[in-house]
Amino acid sequence: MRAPSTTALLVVDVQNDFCSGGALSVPHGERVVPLINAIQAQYDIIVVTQDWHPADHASFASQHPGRTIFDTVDMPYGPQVLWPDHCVMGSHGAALHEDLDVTRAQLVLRKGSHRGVDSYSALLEADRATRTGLDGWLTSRGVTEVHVCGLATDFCVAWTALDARRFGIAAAVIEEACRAIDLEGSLARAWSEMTAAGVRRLASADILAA
Ligand code: VGL
Ligand code: ZN
Repeated sequence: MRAPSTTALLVVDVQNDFCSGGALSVPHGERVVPLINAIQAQYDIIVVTQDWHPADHASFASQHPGRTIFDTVDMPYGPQVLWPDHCVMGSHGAALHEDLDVTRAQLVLRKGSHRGVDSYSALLEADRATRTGLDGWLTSRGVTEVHVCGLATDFCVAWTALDARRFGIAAAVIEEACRAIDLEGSLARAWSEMTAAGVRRLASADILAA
């Protein structure tokens, strides 16, 4: 199925730190790469995102003395999970996986660069108010639907798909082209929220079928 030119593929955070051996490795994260490379051929509009944090980012447990990784703390904008230091701007961990094909990506969007605010979503930061600008980029190109893939299903993929719905953009997640962190039921919760918001599940076979 060749996607219409009003549908964009969003490739979320396929970075070394989310792959095996990385600082915040998603189990088998790198296995999404060949499938994402294959499905890109079906899309005219491709956006690649990178989690891109300063070294003292507020989502890092290292910035919260007495707290440990995967604790939740209260930030001015709400609860925040504390992560190992990851995707520090300019580091090898923040680089895209070397086998990810980005030849046809028109936009590489970096997010999470404000020290005090996280941004799982490629559209809205965790304060739920600051826009990355991707909504405008998509709508000014006539995009009315996004297909989301990458890492991690239950965080950056889910938040991106949910925010697309908030901006009135149709959204689907290509399930086999994602992998999850699955922290205390976060994957099941993400899917129930996505289903309730009208985010569809797509099988890669449907996309790859001629
Ligand atoms: C992500 C946790 C922290 C993700 C990014 O890409 O899903 N998860 N930062
Ligand atoms: Zn992050």
